[in-house]
Amino acid sequence: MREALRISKNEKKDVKLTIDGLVQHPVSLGYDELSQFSEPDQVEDVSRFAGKKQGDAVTLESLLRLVDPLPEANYLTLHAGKDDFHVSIPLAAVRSEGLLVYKIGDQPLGVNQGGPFRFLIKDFAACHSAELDDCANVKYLDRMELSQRKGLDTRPTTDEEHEALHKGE
Ligand SMILES: Nc1nc2c(c(=O)[nH]1)N[C@H]1C(S)=C(S)[C@@H](COP(=O)(O)O)O[C@H]1N2
Ligand SMILES: [Mo]
Repeated sequence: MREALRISKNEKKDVKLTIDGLVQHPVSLGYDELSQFSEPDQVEDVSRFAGKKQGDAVTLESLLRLVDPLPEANYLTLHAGKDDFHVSIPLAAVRSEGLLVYKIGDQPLGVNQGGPFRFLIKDFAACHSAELDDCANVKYLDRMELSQRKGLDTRPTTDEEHEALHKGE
């Protein structure tokens, strides 16, 4: 039992997030790499910005510094393969607002919190009121893609669709 627990925790630490598309240096990062980001790039306790959302993060700025987007990269698309949910937002708008939540204490972010990786906008608007809305806080994130034009966006567009999505959670 104890052995099984240890293995499942380690497996979670091995999961990687890919950042690619219009960038100089595509990367694949996991818990260990993100934990090693320097102090100013780490953001402790995201509940300060977003009431119910929990965990610690690194800034989107620090991730962008690492991959170095090409000048024509205008959009950031957030992909969650797990439930086929995708959001595409203008890079300029989200640049200074975006966080990547990846841990709670010294453990990877649990799936019940949207982990192992969750995108979070510091100052997000109510659902469907703006590009940077709560719906864009993508859970189970596995890939961030930079592109020239707007990419895949499966956010609900009507109140009915939105309600149906939340019912399925
Ligand atoms: N992968 C994934 N991320 C998602 C969703 C989803 O269905 N799948 N729903 C979005 C919507 S519509 C909202 S309002 C928020 C809700 O975040 P919460 O569960 O932390 O309240 O997550 C967003 N992120
Ligand atoms: Mo939403």
